[in-house]
Amino acid sequence: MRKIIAIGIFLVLVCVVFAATPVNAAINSYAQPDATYIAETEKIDLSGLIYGNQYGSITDGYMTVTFSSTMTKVGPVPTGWATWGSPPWTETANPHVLFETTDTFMTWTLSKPTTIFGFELEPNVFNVFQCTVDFYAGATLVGSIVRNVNGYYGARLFAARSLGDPFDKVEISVPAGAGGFSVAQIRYSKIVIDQQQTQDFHFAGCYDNYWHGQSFKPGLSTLTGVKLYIMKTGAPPNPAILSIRSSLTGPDLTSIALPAAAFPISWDWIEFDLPDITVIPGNTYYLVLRTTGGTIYNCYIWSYGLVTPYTSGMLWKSYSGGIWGSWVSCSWYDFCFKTYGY
Ligand SMILES: [Ca+2]
Ligand SMILES: [Ca+2]
Repeated sequence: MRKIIAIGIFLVLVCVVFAATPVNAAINSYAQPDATYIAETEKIDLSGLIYGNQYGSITDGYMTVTFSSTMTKVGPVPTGWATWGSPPWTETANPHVLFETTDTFMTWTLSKPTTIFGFELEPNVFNVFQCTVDFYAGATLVGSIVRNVNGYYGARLFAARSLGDPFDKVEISVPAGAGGFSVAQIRYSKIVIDQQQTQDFHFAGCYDNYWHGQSFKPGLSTLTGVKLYIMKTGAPPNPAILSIRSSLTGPDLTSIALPAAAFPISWDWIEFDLPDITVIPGNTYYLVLRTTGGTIYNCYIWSYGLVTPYTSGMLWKSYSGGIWGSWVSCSWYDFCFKTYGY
């Protein structure tokens, strides 16, 4: 009899876990602090804060998070805060934490916009409570994460990646019965949009020896990835390769190949998460898009804007596979692109 009750409770909790999905499609949420999330983010270390002191903000020198009311530093768990979650739901079972026991609502203001923000949270009272974190860009609600979290060894991650504008504020809501809450492992991404051109006028097909380029001047010294406004038509036989070059006919400084399956059949911003490189802000670099094989009916098509909407570079094309002397500049046009870095 007892066992059946225990199984019943377990099933309820399993359902709760799968219900932990973003309410809004403008974010991706992370269910657990997995290797990808850890690699993409920087942690604001709480271990150096003084036990028992109250803090109105925390910082790692790059990002400052300012709280609408103070939080008290304790830990590592169970010192000063009795329980936490444990891996893989949390990074560790014994984090340093910040807590408060009176507020049901708190606003955190971020000193820099960030494309990823997250932290672990546990209610004070030993019971399950529905907790909500809203992620904002200015006054715009980008997305929300709602999770049922158990105050008894049940800390969970509230982490989101923006698919739109970067976050500069989060709002935390817990029920009054939760008796407040504690947070740990506060993380953000340094990566922001650097250069971009989003005006969409017409498009050019990339196939066979038809290569395309776009010059740009980075403003940041680390380039981490690129998005292109691109789609496929027909069935391109081979992957699309995007690279960064400092000269159109020079070597790839970094590159990534995406298979045709990674491209939609209608226009969208597609991410090319390149291996990160160091670049010199203000110098000219080139996005180079190429493939092999295909035809005008089976190719990747990249959108571009008219009347030089991007002023620090221009569109280039080669109909001879990018060989020396084959690149032609089109100063009237600029491909649609966004570069990311920090
Ligand atoms: Ca990258
Ligand atoms: Ca231009």
